[in-house]
Amino acid sequence: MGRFHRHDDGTAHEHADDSPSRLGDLSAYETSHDRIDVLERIFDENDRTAAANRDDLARAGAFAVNLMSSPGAGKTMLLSETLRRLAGSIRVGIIEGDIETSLDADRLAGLGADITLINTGNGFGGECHLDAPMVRSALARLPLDQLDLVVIENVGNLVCPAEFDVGEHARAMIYSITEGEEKPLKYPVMFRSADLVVINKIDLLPYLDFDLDLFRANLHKINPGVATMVVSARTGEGVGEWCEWLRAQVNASAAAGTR
Ligand SMILES: Nc1nc2c(ncn2[C@@H]2O[C@H](COP(=O)(O)OP(=O)(O)OP(=O)(O)O)[C@@H](O)[C@H]2O)c(=O)[nH]1
Ligand SMILES: [Mg+2]
Repeated sequence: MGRFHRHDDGTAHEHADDSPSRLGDLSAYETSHDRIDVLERIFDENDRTAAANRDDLARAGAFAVNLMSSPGAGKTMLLSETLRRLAGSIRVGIIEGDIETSLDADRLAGLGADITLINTGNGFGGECHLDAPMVRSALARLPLDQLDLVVIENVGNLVCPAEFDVGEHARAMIYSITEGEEKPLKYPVMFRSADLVVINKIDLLPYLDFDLDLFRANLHKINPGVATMVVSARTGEGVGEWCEWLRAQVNASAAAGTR
């Protein structure tokens, strides 16, 4: 998984370059060598655990989506609409990641999904992302053998979550049109790593000066050809298309025997 890298060539996910330079310029730190060693060890451990998570999900026959966005882009609201629509046809497990509180997990309760919560609040004000060991402990609390789909709602943050492979099969990013058109250029890592970008809050378009074509052009500079869809979790517009995407991923991976 790419991390602390600043490539502009559109490559995503796998980076063969093991040189310390992929960790960015740490030369201003007196401890730069130690920092590189520690970061390498953290990421190596994370990637080993992510691979184990993916294996376990595959053995259980569950497809996993890592749902990422800035805080408040609409992940939980879209998920609650999604659960309502998938109920009875796809068995869903949710791993809800938040720094503090069970507020989002509570919002998703009672909609037919198995839900488990990860609070990342330990440490410097709380981890800004989920990592593979956290997700591993959450997977153990879900009835994986009974699930078709596991959605991991990552911590709301436009940067950190993209750096950590948690063992997912696909990455979907929710983008709120209140965030402006230029964010793919300023914060490219998550946009580059996404398999799908769901443009949310389209019901607010009449009240904003958001330029959808400009946003898409910026996005495609960073991640050429990435799939997009336009939704409103509030009104339900486009949510059916998102649910069909999820259904297609689940069916395709089942047919391919990759899970
Ligand atoms: N108008 C409008 N508001 C929305 C839409 N989707 C979400 N919201 C609102 O945006 C706010 C944040 O939504 P959440 O679903 O909590 O966003 P989130 O990405 O889960 O937030 P975090 O988990 O805190 O990162 C809430 O007030 C929602 O009601 C939408 O499509 N249109
Ligand atoms: Mg949320």
